[in-house]
Amino acid sequence: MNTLENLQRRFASADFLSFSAIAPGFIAVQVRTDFSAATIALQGAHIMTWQPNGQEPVIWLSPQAKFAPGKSIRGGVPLCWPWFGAHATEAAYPGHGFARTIAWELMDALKLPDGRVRLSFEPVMNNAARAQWPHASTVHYNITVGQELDVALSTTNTDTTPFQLGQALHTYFEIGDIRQASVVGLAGCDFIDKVAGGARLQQDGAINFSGETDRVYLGTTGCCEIRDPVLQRTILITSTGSRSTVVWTPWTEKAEKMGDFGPDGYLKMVCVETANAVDDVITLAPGETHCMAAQYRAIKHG
Ligand code: TA6
Repeated sequence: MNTLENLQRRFASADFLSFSAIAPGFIAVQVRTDFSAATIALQGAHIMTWQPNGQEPVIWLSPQAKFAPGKSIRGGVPLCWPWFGAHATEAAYPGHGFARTIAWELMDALKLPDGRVRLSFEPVMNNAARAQWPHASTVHYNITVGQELDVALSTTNTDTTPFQLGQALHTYFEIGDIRQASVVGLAGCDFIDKVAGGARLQQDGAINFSGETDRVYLGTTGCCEIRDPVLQRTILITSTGSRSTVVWTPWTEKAEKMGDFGPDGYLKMVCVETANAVDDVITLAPGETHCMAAQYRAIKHG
C-alpha cells in the first residue's frame, strides 16, 4: 500500500518526483520534466493537472474539486472503468465504474532517455470493487509526461470466460471560453445525443457549443482536436484502442446542480473522452488484453 513515507523512501532518488498529502488520506505525486509538469492523485491514478512549460494548463481541474477518499474528483482525467455511464443492470453501482474512486498503487517511475517521465499504476481492488466486478482481470495504467501527455489503460482477462468492458478517459480540457471553442474531426460520425433522449444522429461539420452537450460518438477512430481561439491554441487528441468519443459540457444548470464546478467553471472546460462505450463496448476473451491509449498535445497559434 502506498503511504507517503514509503513512497518518499522508494522514490527518494527520483529528483523528478515529489509526494504530498493534499487532504487527509489523499496522496498526490508531482512530476516535473523539462517540458511540462503534472500532478496525479493516487486515488484513481487520477491525473489532476498537466501544464506544458509556457502554456496555460491543458487539463482543467475545478477550483471546487473535492479531495476525499471514495469521492470522484471534478476535472483532470477520471478513469471510467470497467463500465461507462450507468451500470447495465445494477442502478446502485457507481456511475462510470469504481476505478476512479479506489486506491491505485504507483508501481514504477522512470525518467526516459528523452527526458519524459513514465509512471505505472495498478488498482488496489477492495471488497466493493470485487463484488461489482466478479471477473479475474489485471489492469495497468501508464502515464508519460513530456511535451505531450500520453496515457494508456490496459486490461487483461485472466478469467476463464469472456467479459464485457466499457471504459473512458474522461478528460477535462482547459479552454478559454466554451462559447467560442469547437471540436473538429468527428464530422460524419454517428452519435447518441443524451440531451435529446438518446436520439441517434450524425455529426455535420465541427461541434460548437451553445448549451448542455452530452454525446457519445460511435465508430470513431484516431483523432480529433479542440480549437480554442481565446487561448489561441489547438489541443490535438490522438487515440488508439478506442472506438467511441464522448463530448460533454454540462452548461450552467447541470454544472450548478453538480455543485463542484465553481462559479462559471463550466465556461473553462470541455470533456473530449477517448472511450469504448455503448455499441463499442469491448468483449474480452480469456487471456486477451485490450489497451486504450490517448495522446494530448497543445499547439499555440500566433
Ligand atoms: O461523460 C459525460 C457524462 O457521462 C455526463 O453524462 C455526466 O454525467 C458526466 O459524465 C459527469 O459524470 P460524473 O459522474 O463525473 O459527475
